[in-house]
Parts: sequence; C-alpha cells; structure tokens
Amino acid sequence: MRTPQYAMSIFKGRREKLANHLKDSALILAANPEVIRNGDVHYPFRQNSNMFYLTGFEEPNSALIFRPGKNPETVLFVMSKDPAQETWTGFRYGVEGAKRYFEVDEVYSIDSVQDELPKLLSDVDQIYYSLFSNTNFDTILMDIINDLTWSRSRSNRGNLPIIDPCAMLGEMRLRKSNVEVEWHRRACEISAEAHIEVMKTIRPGINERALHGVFLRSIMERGCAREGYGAIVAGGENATTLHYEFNDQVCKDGDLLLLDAGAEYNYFSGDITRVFPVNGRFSDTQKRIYQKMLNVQKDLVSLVKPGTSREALQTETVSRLTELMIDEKLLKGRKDDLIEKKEYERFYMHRVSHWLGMEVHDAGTTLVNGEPRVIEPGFVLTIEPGLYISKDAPGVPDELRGIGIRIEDDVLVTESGHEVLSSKCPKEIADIEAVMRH
Ligand SMILES: [Mn+2]
Repeated sequence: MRTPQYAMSIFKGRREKLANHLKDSALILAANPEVIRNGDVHYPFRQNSNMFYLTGFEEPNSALIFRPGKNPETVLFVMSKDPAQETWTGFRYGVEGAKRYFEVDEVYSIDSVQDELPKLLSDVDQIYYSLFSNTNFDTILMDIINDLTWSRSRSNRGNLPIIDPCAMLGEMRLRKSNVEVEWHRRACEISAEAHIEVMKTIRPGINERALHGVFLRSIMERGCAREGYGAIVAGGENATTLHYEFNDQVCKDGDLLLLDAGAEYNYFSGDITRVFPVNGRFSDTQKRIYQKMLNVQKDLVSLVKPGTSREALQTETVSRLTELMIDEKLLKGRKDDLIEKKEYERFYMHRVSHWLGMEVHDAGTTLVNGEPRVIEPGFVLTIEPGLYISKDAPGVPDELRGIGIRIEDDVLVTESGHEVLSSKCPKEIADIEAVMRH
C-alpha cells in the first residue's frame, strides 16, 4: 500500500495557474516510458517532469488530460489494479486509488484510452502535446487524431492543431513558488552535505567509484530517491574531460578531484561542482590557480540579480577567464584580440550557466523574442566557470598540465539580489582543507 508523499494542493494550484493559457484546449501529458532491457529487467522509473509537475502521479503507463472549463476538466488514465501483476512489479493505485488520492475529476484505465480519449478531444479546438517523450503514446494519440480529423472535416471544424506545451510549461517552471524554492533549497543542501561526505572520505588510492558510492549513500540517507544526473567523479587529468562519467579510476596522491554531483529531492535537482586535493592539501600551484578561479566564480555569483541575463554573465566570464589565461601564460596576446578569436575556447568551452529545476538543465528558453532573457526573481541558475588544461595541450606551462577546475553553485534570484542555495558546500581553500582534516 502507498499513499501520495505530496500535498495535492501543490499540483492543483499549478493546474489552476496554467488554466488561463488553455482556453478551449486540451493539454495531454504522457508518463515517461519504462526502461526494460532483455525483456523483463526493469530499471528505476522516474516520472516525466511535466507529468509530475501537474499531477504528482509517479506511475508509468499513465496520462493526464487537462481541459480547463470543460467537464470533466482533469482526467487521469492509469494502470488498472492487477494483483497478479503487482506481485511482480509493485503496487499500483488503480482507478479507484487514483480517484481517491489525486484530486482529479475523472480516472479511467489506460486500457480504455482508445475509447475515452476521443470523447475528451471532441469539443476542444487545439491540443497541447509533446512528441517523442513517449513514442508508444504518440502512436496511440496520432491514430485518435487521425480519426477525429476525418469526423471534424465532415462537420467543417477543421483539423486539430497540435502545439508543443514545453515552452508554456517552461515559462511556469522558471518561476519557482515558495514550496518549490523550499524543495529546491533542500535538494541543494543535501547535495552540499553529500559533497562534504566525499571530501571527508577521499584519500590516495581510493577509487572514483567508491566516492560516487559515498555521494549516493549520503543523498539517499537524506531522503532522495536518486541523483539529478550522472555524477562526474574525476581524479587528476580526468577532470579535463567535460563529461567524464566512467568514474572508475584510482585517485592519486598530489592530484585534484573534480566532483560534479547533485541530489534530486522531490523532483528538484541540485548541481554542485567542487575541486579538492586527493590528499587533503592543495599544492602551491593548485592553490594559486584554484584561488584565481574561485575569485572569478565569486564575482560572477555577486552579479546575479533581477535584470541581468545569462548572456551578460557569459560575456563577463569570457573576459575574466581570458585575463586569467594571459596571467597564467596559457595565452599570449592582447585580451580583446584573444576574445575576438575565441582563443579562450582552448581551455574553457562551455556556458557559465544554465537554468536549474526539475531537470538539471531545466525547461525555459534562454532567448525571448530573439533577445537574451532578463533574469527575474524566482529563477534558479548555476554559476560554473571552468578551466581545463589537457595534459598534452601545446605551449602551456608544465605545472598546469592535466589540471581541470570548475566551481559551480546553485543561485536563486531574489527581489534584492540572490541566495546561494548551495552555500553549505565549502569552496574557500581553508574551509575545504579544514573539512578534509576530519
Ligand atoms: Mn551544471
């Protein structure tokens, strides 16, 4: 037996907010497909973010139909109860259970979707639906729409336009409500605590994978179902590979470790990167380059406030990192020329920020009408400048070879500026070394 872990008023409130944008429309959201390999091996299921956002319903083989102003307005299709099947694959709410707990107007069995869905779409003028997130459901829906097109053309009502709801939902998800901020803050706090656990555990000779295990144990002990994305646990020169995910090498004395890992709590993801010495003490060279990167990162965080844009932060990052590269003899020449020719891309090749929310790279566009989106209170974004000097990069000082540094925090935009949601995670050299002494 299960009962929902979340207050239904949260999901109902989100649907009410959305209703104004959906006049004479039906929004259809399908659950994520299950991942099953070799026929019967089930992998952990995670609900589609938009489906969870508007229902709180976490089972596969389900769908939401939301038709503001119509009766019934909110309909869930769910898997029917099936005791024999549940013995194998676990509890299902079933039609009755879903009706009892999820505060929707109507619940049908997913087995009857071909019969019931056409009726729910017969009196709407457009459909909001995202193709390709569940291709099985795509096929079912296209067949239904094909039939409807035929009957609608006979009654001269024209074809049903299909619009992707991601942009509309992205606008909503960018602006976090109080409870969403609370959940997100907790996701970032747990991520920070788990980073500290890894800092305390690491020592020369330990495998990157064991450290990943420490991170996972720490977040799950604190109530997280999973990490928000595959962690990057990169010792030494592995940190110069941006999306290093093998996490299976031995950590060496004298190397730095780059840990990019985040907990998912109530479907909100933290996303923190820290760099710390495997043996607990930064060398002089490591100290110098790390401190310079930290200064840049802290200055960038201080620029986050309503009215700025990720584009403006990117321009500042490129300027500061190019200066740093000249200073460290990684680049030679005039700063403006080097920026013009994008020479910095040899050592820094990604964006400094992305939206953060239910997905680690969250919904919401970067541009609005072709212009950089202006940052508003309630947005959460990352700040993550990086520097990656591969061990065989030509013409770089020997002492810097094989060093990869990225420092990443999660920043909530507030009316007066910002709040660093990941501030519990140490990043000052003295603070990191102090944590590691314990
Ligand atoms: Mn990130």
